[in-house]
Parts: sequence; C-alpha cells; structure tokens
Amino acid sequence: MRTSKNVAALHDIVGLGRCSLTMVIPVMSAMGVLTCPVPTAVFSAHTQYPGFVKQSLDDFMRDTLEGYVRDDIHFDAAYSGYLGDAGQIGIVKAFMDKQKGLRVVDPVFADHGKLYPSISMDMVEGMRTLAGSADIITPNLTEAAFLLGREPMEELPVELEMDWLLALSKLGPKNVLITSCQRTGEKDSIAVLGLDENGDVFRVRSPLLPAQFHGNGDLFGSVLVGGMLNGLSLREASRQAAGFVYAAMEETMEAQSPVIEGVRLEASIGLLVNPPAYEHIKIEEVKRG
Ligand code: PXL
Repeated sequence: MRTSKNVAALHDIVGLGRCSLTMVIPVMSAMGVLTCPVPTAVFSAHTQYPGFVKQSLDDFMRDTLEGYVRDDIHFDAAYSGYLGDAGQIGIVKAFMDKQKGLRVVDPVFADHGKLYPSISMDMVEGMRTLAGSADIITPNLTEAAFLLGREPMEELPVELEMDWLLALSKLGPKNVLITSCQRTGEKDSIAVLGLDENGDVFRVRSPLLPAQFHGNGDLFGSVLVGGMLNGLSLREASRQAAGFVYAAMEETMEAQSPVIEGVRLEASIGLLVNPPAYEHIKIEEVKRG
C-alpha cells in the first residue's frame, strides 16, 4: 500500500486574487502531499479588492475540527493561515494541541505596517496565543511587530534581529521564521530570518525584486510545509520556498500580469516537481552576539 503525506490546511478560500487555499492545494499536490482543506472563511475576492464580501465558517470549522479530534484523526502536518475571525482561535488551538505531526502557524493579519482590512486587534491577541501551539511560526515583519507589541518597521536593524526572534520564540514556538525581513542597510536583498530549535540563527537571502504580491506568504508557507514533509531541514525547506517564490514573482513580472491578481502560480508550478538549484538563494548562518 502506498500513501501520501497529508496536511490539514486551515485557511480561507478566495474568489479573485491568488492566495490561501488556491495556493496551498496545488502547491501540496505538485510536491506529492495530500491536502485536507478546512476552509475558515469564504471571500469573493482578497481584501485588497474594493467591495469584497466575506463569510466566516465558524460553525463548520468547529464541527469539522472537533470531529477530527473526537475521531482521533492525525495529520503529518497541520498548517493554519488566515482565519475568519478571532473567535476561531480557540477551536484551532484545541485542534493543534491534539495533533502529533508538525504544527505550522502563519499568523496572517497584516503587512506593510498595517492590519489587513477586516482584521481587528482581537486577532493579533488570538494569534499570540495560537503561536503557543505551534512548532513553527512564519510572521512577516509587520506581523512580527504586532505580535510583539512593537512599532512596525520597513526594515529590521541587525542589532534587533536576535531580540525579535527570541521574543517571538517566547510565545511558544521553537522555530521562528520572519519572512520578507529586510535588513537595514541592505538595499538589494530580502531575507527570511530564522531561529531553529537548537537556538541557531540563519538568514535565507534572496535578491530583492521590485514588486510585492498578495498571497506570497501563503505560497512561501505552502512550499515550506511541503518541503519539510518531504524530509528537508528547516533551512533547506525555507531556501526552496524562497527560491520558488522568487521564480514565480519573476515570471509574473515578465508576463506583466496585474499585481492585484497575485503571482502566476500556474505558470511556475512545474518547478515544484523538479526544483532547480536556486543558486541565487543563499543560506547564511548568523553568529549570536
Ligand atoms: O494572503 C493572505 C490573505 C488571505 N486571505 C485574504 C486576504 C489575504 C491578504 O490580503 O485578503 C482574504
């Protein structure tokens, strides 16, 4: 008998604009991983489109996750992202606490210094609690600031890197990845800043591309989880994820696809089946000062 690794994906599903489950499901399939989608909310469009409509699926989520817990169903990974509202935190946490596989929480609620439309501070507080049930969290730099109750910044000064990683880890997760973390003074690159369970710090550095797309965090997280389920280390899975995001962004820019629609996953997905070397994406060890 042959089985696939599987992941419970607790994310929203969105009509217009590539993000969330529209990214997670195809990425996992291309990487040979089975997705069990647990939709947290449905949206007509992601929240940068004016006039989006949303419906949270609280009752469905609660019944689904409580059912999985009652039936003692376990996944190789449980991966949460955008939640419908802060009231869902408790039920996601209860589910995560019972899971025996890898638990990854992407605290999706903000970017570029601001909370996303339709997100309130209750969600930030809830995500702080949910981080306590995770093995890995993957905030972007703005989300990291909100989680820590600090001022959001466009770039992180090198002397604060360790402090932020350790403070985030104090919320509970042994592994922390701050995604799209630009270091002050480094104008031509962007990094994933990581703390691993041994307390070692690393950066996965990519050349900076002159564009930003919604849904990139979901893409990064999905490739990360898929890579880890395929046996890659945290560093190497982060590097593959950063390499894939870079390649998909580059292709989307070349195609002059509208930025609001997100990265053209469908044009680049083959790279997940046979990943290239991504030699321009470097892992750097950071000495603890
Ligand atoms: O990619 C994160 C995300 C997920 N879901 C919705 C969003 C966003 C980011 O804007 O609007 C509805």
